[in-house]
Amino acid sequence: MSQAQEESVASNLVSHTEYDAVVVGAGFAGMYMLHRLREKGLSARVFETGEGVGGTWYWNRYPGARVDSPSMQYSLSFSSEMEQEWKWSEFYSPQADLEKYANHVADRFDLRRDIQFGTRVVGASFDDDTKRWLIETDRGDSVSAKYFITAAGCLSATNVPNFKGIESFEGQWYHTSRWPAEGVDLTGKRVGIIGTGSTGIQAIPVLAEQSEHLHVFQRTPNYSLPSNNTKMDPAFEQEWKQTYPQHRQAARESAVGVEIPAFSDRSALDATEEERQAAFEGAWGNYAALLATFNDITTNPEANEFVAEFVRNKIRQTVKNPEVAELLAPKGYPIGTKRICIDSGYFETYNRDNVTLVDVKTNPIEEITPTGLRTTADSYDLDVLVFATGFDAMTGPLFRMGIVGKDGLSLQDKWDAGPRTYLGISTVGFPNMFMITGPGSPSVLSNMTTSIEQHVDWIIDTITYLKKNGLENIEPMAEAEDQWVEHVNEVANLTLYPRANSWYLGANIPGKPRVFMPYVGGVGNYRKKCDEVVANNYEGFELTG
Ligand code: N01
Repeated sequence: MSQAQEESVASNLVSHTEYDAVVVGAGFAGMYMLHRLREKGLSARVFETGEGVGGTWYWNRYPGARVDSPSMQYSLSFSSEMEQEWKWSEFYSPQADLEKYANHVADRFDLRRDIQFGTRVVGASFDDDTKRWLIETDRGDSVSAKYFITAAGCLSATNVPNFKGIESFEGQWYHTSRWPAEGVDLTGKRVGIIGTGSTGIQAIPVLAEQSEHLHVFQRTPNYSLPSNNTKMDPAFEQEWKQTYPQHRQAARESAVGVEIPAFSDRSALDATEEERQAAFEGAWGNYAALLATFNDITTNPEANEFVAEFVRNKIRQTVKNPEVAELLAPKGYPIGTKRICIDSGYFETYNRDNVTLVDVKTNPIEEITPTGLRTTADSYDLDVLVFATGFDAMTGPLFRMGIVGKDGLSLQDKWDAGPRTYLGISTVGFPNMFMITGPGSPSVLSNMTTSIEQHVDWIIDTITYLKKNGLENIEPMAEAEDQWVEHVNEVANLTLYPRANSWYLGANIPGKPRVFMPYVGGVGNYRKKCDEVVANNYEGFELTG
């Protein structure tokens, strides 16, 4: 933090105790929410655990961290001036650029004076008498707010598996999303990494370059495509900036919040082998295009298997050792049902002499030892252990806030069998609480910045409506929530998604209910539904006061 930022934080320790709104999190969602609340003349306080803005891009500083949506689209659209002025240096931005951009947003809109950094919300309860939310932090703040708005991200609650012996490890260990800002010097170090999801796949090539030897402990291989990342092409940037409104509109109406190629109207089963190979080769490097090559890749296991095998063959062509290649080739779940990764030289990394792949599916990790790690087959001496083991996604960040609604009902108890929301933005029993990109909304299946802006705008329009009409409270009705939950499940079951043990289903966290959490019905359709609800006088909500 700069001196100016530190002074701003110091002068902003809570001096008020009553706000119109309290927002949790100062990533893109929390910052844009604050900006819009202020525009409407509402008082707001943002609490942020980190010492700076950026959310995901503040925390995830691991080597190789990079966004997998194109930079021109993974950005905020609400200010056309900012859109025109800001310059992205690469097609897919690295973490440092995104954190810089987040700081620019905070400075440009003078947001820091209403953000309290280094402060975790540890309790938020609805007071049945005053109809206000009481929010408590780990720094002893106790404030009240009419509206309680969560902007804590879907992937912010880290998951470090409960490995036996972890406390005995005499080296250093890090979770990728808590990587030290000053970096870690891995020169001459024997490094082990557990996890080969999007994070592991990005980190592994860089860790291999930096360390003496890298052991990769892989349980489930992932489908990954080369990102073909490049420096930003000035002509491409120019074209986008000249036509930004049209591009943004297309993203808002799209399936996933970024412009993607239209789905083919043909089944993969109707094509010849040559036609399929040509289509897959043409889409190689663009996972959305790959899934759109035929109209049944995401819904028909047979069609999906054609693409899956195409990707496996790419891995077999890249990795020189056939046994290692076979271990890296994903099998047993359809492509696209776990987040497809994009990488920079991931599979090529296994051709290096200083990289060893260890199959911990066949020989699971038994324990972490003082000197490394032991599987059922072997022991490994390590100086540094990296956990790329993901997150308690979507519900984890909300549960960790200790949210309690009407009649003392905690969110955790209410969602004991899985999240239940109306539109992924609200839940019965928790009046005037809004969840930005909550479970039951497109969120993690979409370009986050597109979905964040849609939710924030909807929340602001709703608060404005309530005020204009002299209304105090908004809460969904049980029937509307039941129907929405049913619909979210119904559309997920039309796809192949439920066939993988993914974090979308909570399958990565022992004991978490197996429920498909995000809404797969598409960003454009979802937006229409939210707008219809408003047009029909907040259909499905009870407005009182
Ligand atoms: O986490 P993950 P992530 N023993 O849960 C393994 C976004 N993201 O941080 O699959 C051994 O996907 C686990 O194995 P398995 C993106 O949405 C985006 O990588 O459970 N292994 C898996 O390999 C992404 O999907 C970007 O068998 C264990 C890994 O740890 C999401 O974040 C970049 C284990 C966890 O993979 C999460 O990705 C990075 C155990 N006990 C992330 N427990 C971009 O924008 C877990 N694992 C590019």
